[in-house]
Amino acid sequence: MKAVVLAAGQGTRMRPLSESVPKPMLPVADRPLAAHTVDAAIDAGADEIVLVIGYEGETVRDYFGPEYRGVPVSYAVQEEQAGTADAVDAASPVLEGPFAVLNGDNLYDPAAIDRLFDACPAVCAIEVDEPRNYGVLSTADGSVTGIVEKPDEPPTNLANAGAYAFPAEAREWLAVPASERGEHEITDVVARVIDEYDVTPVTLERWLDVGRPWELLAANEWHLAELDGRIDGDVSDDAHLEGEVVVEAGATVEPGVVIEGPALIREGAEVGPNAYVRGATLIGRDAEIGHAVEIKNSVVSRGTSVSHLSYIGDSVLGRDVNVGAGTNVANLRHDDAAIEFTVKGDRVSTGRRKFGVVAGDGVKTGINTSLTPGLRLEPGATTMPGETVERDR
Ligand code: TTP
Repeated sequence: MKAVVLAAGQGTRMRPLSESVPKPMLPVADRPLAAHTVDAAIDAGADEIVLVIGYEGETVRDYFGPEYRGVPVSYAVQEEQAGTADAVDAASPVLEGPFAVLNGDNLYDPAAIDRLFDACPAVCAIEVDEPRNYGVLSTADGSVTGIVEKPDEPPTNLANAGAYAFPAEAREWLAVPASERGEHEITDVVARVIDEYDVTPVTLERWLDVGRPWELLAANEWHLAELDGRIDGDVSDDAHLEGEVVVEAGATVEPGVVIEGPALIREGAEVGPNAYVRGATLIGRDAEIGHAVEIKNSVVSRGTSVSHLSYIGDSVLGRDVNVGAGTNVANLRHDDAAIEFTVKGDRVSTGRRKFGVVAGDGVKTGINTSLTPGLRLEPGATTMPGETVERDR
């Protein structure tokens, strides 16, 4: 079966991280987010991957190339991000036979994708506590009987998890009219398939829709927790590693470093001397974590430097960020309330008691900067020495 992986979205809710790196290419453990989806499709037996690209699509194409893990990869360009059905429609010229559709920004438990392919026509579903926030499936006698977006009175607690195995005929049904929010939505295609076919709900054990920066942190927590420790890099005898820690070839861990896994130190990264890395943490390629830096439950993207005397907790640092000496991140409010973050102009709850900052690519902090919880720093933003930053910039 061909698997269409949707990766053309602008990822506006993921800003500032998606400003230059498209969301599907943001790092989740040792590969981009969308590679986890593509891997799940290949493991389930997909014989071709069709990636729908658009926003910053060349980065996606450069990563996967014409063949990935021995499976051919083709690309369909969606000129304008007009919705998920429109995205699949962009791929329709290369579709024949039954086909699967997966969101390139969702993490699925791979075993369920296997079951999805076997059960075609089928839709992946996940049990959720608040179905009102999702597309909700109704079921009867083991089949899906309906799908409704964000209903006031959800018929079940089964949310649509954005993974579908469609019959060949669905290719003819992709040109659905625009919804109220002006997008051509795949749920309308699913509704048609449900009308015409017996559609099986395939329940996922675990699923994560990675739309906002703290969900990228959660995605890394998920995949870093699955690491098997491995030392391929250069680790000093005077460093102390415990838990599952991966040090890739070409990475260096210097004397006095303590790493409590799960942690992944990628190729070219330098940690130490005397740094303290606590899980779940990803130290990206060519990043530098220096003397007397404590870093915990964070994502540090490639080329970023936290060279001395800093604390970074529950944060995501974009590429080529430079953290000045003595910069400290606060990740907890005195009142213990959930930390909020700015998404498309609104402050929304992350649902996390601990959350630090999200710094876009190229941010530079002056020495002794204090950063308050839930800050959003745009790409290239700077702070002055000694500053306490309480508002996004
Ligand atoms: P969304 O998360 O709804 O859209 P997005 O990724 O652009 O993010 P945001 O809402 O923050 O701007 O999309 C779900 C999946 O579908 C995701 O993998 C991107 C993909 N997609 C397309 O490929 N084309 C589109 O036109 C849209 C809307 C989404």
